[in-house]
Amino acid sequence: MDVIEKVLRDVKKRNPHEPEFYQAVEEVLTTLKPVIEKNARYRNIGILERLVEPERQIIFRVPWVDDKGNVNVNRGFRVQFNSAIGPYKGGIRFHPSVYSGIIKFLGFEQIFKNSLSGLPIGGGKGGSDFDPKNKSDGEIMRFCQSFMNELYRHIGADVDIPAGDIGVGKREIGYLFGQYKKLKNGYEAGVFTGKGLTYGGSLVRNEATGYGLIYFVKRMLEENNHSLKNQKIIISGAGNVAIHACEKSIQMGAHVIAMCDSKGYIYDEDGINIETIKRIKEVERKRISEYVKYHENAKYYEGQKNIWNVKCDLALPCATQNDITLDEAKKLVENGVKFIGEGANMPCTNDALKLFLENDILVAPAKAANAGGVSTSALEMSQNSIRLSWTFEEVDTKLKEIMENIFETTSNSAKMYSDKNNYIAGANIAGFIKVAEAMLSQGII
Ligand code: NDP
Ligand code: 2IT
Repeated sequence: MDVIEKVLRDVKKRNPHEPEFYQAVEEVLTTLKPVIEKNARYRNIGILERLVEPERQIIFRVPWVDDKGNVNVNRGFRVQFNSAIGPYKGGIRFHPSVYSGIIKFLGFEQIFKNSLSGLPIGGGKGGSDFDPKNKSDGEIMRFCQSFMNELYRHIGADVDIPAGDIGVGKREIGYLFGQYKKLKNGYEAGVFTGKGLTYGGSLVRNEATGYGLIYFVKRMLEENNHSLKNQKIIISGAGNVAIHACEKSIQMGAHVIAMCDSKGYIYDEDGINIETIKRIKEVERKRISEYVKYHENAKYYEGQKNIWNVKCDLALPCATQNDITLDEAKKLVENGVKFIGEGANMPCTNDALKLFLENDILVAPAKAANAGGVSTSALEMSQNSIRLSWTFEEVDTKLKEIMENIFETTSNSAKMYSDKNNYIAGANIAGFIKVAEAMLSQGII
């Protein structure tokens, strides 16, 4: 049995009932074969065995009182996965589906994504099974404060720097940061990213993941003699990543015709009006079904997954993991999809990805394509360190350069180790090599 098979077998055995974590590890390790076979150095010092085991995992109680005076108890998580190239860095997710397997898959993927960004950040992730939907502002605040009452002792500007993810946006980050500051009695702006602009946040961080995705996809299309202009796009999700991916796609002359939330999707042949989506989702916090009230040609359909029945050239899954399984992938292929851009983390199952590659569909893989968010977080940390703020144009230009560099790195390593269009292998291998070299230099720790 080779080392990859052995590590995969052990991961399954040691992390039972965590299928998402196993899926993420399997996806990475199977693409690393050519590198591991060539490099006895990596095999001899147990790089893979160490890489799949988090450096530290914290699980804690989060008690909070709701508006009716009832006591609620949720579970909080922070997985500090790998600090070979920098302090742990990664978002916090509040969603009822959160458990250790979700946080570990996200933390594991973050290692390679952060490495690809070219910036000095390690991999981590956190979250809670708290459901922010239908909670009052006061309830959200009390929950965030209680969450931070434990988390604060494990994070720090040079230790572990959280940010947002599903269910954690500007509002939640404000409450989390406020409580951290109170507990530490000091203004450590660099301990959190995605902060508001009035207290140390960076311009463009809000837009960065969606914009970065489109900068990456644009480069991928250009490399293959295509452009974004007039491409028919469908986007799953209507949150931070989806909204800004939609906005940038429209700016680039593409035609976004469908978007969804967790309940259903809207189809608008005239092209999605992003201002309406922003108002419904960011200001009113309502369902996407409201959209048809404002656009008479638009239609609403129940069932989020049905969005993948819509015919398109480019599919951008920007909602959550395992959004596109083999069934949805088959529908997309039958309908002639040409490109996939993963805005969410692990939005496609491994057999869905395999089907896309077999059908010569170009896939921009999440670890590379959605790295614009965490990269701009690292730019926020830089600004906090030098106590200066850069303009929108300055940060946007840096983001564009970072995404183009990530594309070059990914594409070069695909050519070197795999097939030139296998950007999935390219991203995994390039992300891995930097971390492996750093681990090699730092001894067995
Ligand atoms: P948001 O909470 O802002 O939005 C999530 C969107 O996805 C919502 O519209 C939500 O619907 C929809 N959705 C549909 N199905 C599900 C489901 N089963 N679980 C959760 N959401 C669902 O999150 P983000 O836009 O920040 O994140 C989206 C994805 O992008 C995630 O995979 C995240 O890990 C990834 N990502 C985020 C980054 C960031 O900077 N925010 C950076 C890199 C990756 P509804 O409105 O009905 O809840
Ligand atoms: O998945 C991700 O990269 C994020 N949620 C953003 C992490 C960050 O630290 O900005």
